Amino acid sequence: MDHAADAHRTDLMTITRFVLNEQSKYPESRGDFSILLSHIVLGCKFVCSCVNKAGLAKLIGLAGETNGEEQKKLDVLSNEVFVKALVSSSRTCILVSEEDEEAIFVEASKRGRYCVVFDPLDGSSNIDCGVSIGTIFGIYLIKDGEEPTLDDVLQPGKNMLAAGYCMYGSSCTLVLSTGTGVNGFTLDPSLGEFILTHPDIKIPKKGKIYSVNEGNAKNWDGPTAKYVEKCKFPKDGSSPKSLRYIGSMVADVHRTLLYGGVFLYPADKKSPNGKLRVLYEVFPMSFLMEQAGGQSFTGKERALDLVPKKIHERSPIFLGSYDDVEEIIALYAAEEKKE
Ligand code: AFP
Repeated sequence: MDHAADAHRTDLMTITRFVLNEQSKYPESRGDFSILLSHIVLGCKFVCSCVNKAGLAKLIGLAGETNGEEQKKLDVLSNEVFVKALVSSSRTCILVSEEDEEAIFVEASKRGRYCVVFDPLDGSSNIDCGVSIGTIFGIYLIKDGEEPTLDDVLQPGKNMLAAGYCMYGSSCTLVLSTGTGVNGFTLDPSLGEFILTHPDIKIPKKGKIYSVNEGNAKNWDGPTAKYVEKCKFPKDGSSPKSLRYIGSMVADVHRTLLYGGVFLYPADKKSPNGKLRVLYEVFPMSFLMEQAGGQSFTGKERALDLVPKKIHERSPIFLGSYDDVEEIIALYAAEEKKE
């Protein structure tokens, strides 16, 4: 091992340093957010390690043999990992997870002021073929001294304090915004640390990719159908856009954030509210998009203005490069005029 080269790496910006630096800008800060985030980061490392072992475990029965239990489904396991990590931070009061029908109200002795909404393992139908999957989270803060109620999480996305995702792919990447831009960190397995690899991510103003499940096309509404037609057969002399669709939101949004373009999961006749969940899919990804200079739209309004009525509510979503989403907004506005 080259120890000299390793020594040089000690000035790296780890996620811990990054968050502490941010915290030091607010002398009144009690450090609660940094503590909460360190628990989320540990959850991500834990799930990353489970995901990496999953294929092998399935083939040789790793988990079953070592602990004598039947191997847990990875999404169930990931949920347990995050619930435990969040409760043990003593900084949370309400947890909303994709995996749990009801919100979890943290017991008074372990309660803090943050509400965390999350999908512990999004895209889990992709696990068995080794495609990238991820954890998505959003964070709200309740007022000092107030008793937490469900209304604290039924708030518009623009009230989120922070949002992010961790992608378990060819590398493990954590993308985070605390409301002052977007930063990406990659897990260095040799150090067990997330290192700042994508500082201040900005999405290109216009992109060359559209990302949608075209298998639903026969049930789309007019504006969605027109937009996708425009992507494939542009009439302004520009080149057609490329289609990329993984079917795993974290991976599709990550590519959109870095390369630009648009990701859509629209409403259709069969699913008038689309498929994706407002609190822990639509809001966190919309928060990140806006922070990176992009836009996010539901077909009716700015996504972050939506006020959810139920914790597992769904919404159509169009998000990505500013100019591309602007075209979609214009198509919906034209449709509304016609009606
Ligand atoms: P799974 O968790 O069931 O794999 O669903 C993934 C997801 O919620 C989201 O990550 C994808 O963007 C979207 O569904 C894909 O949906 P379609 O399979 O209908 O295209």
